[in-house]
Amino acid sequence: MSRPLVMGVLNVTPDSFSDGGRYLDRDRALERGLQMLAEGADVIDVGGESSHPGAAPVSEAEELRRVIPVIEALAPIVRVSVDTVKPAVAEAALSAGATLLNDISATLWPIAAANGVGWAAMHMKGTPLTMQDDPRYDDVVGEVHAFLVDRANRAAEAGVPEVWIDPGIGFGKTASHNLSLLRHLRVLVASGFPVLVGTSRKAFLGRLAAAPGEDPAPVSARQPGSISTATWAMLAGAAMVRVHDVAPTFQAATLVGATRLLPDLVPHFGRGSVVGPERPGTGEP
Ligand code: HH2
Repeated sequence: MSRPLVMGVLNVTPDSFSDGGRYLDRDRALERGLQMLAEGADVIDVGGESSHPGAAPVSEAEELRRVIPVIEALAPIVRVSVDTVKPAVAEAALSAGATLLNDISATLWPIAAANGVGWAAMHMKGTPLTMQDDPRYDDVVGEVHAFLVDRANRAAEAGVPEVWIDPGIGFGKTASHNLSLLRHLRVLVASGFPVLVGTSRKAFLGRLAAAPGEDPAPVSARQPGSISTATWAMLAGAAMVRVHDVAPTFQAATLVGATRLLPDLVPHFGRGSVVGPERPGTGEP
């Protein structure tokens, strides 16, 4: 059954905005990676430097120390991507077994081309230090689309065998920029490059979906918004979503895949069913 892919986030950092410090230890990171695999992750995205607004930069040596042992342990078992902007870390991660560069700087495609691996180009306005200081666009969807298609074409021409594009939700964008990009995600999908989207636990969810008296919603309360926006993205054609909460997102991805199998012109019930009748006698609706 064709379904969108699920990329599980594994931040081997002390300061990531939602899970900082939880998986800094190699064994705990490995355990978390295996847990996400068991929950249905298709790719584990290993990162050693946080990119949340204002995050402190990490030295190359420290980033290598964080991510390489984890990639070495996970890569024989599951597909691993590395979330880095440093060429030396990208090269070392590929040598350790990663097969996808998750590149929020959208600059590392020559390394992907030279190594014959996948590359995901993300759009970001500015740098993590300054990107949320009053970001402005005339046409956010048009600008993000033009940037990503230009980078993706360059990568494809350079010989990168697998090129992903990602609108970079929360990277130099206000809540309404993020919503516009989600609403018009089909514009990116129509480019023909597979689209990756990461909304998981991000600040705009905390602002837009806060419970009464709770503005913003704490990171721990953002799972419903994360799953609903991931589902929205998958229904709009995203081929992969990057998430912290793998199990519920895997279920959503499976259901999105199942709805794609239904022939368009057949009524909701009756002859068009592709999943067969519900099991009788379970007492479940
Ligand atoms: N978002 C984050 C990091 N890397 N990569 C892609 N391709 N798309 C994203 O939307 C994206 C990304 C930020 O989330 P997280 O890794 O949880 O936080 P932090 O940067 O604080 O480690």
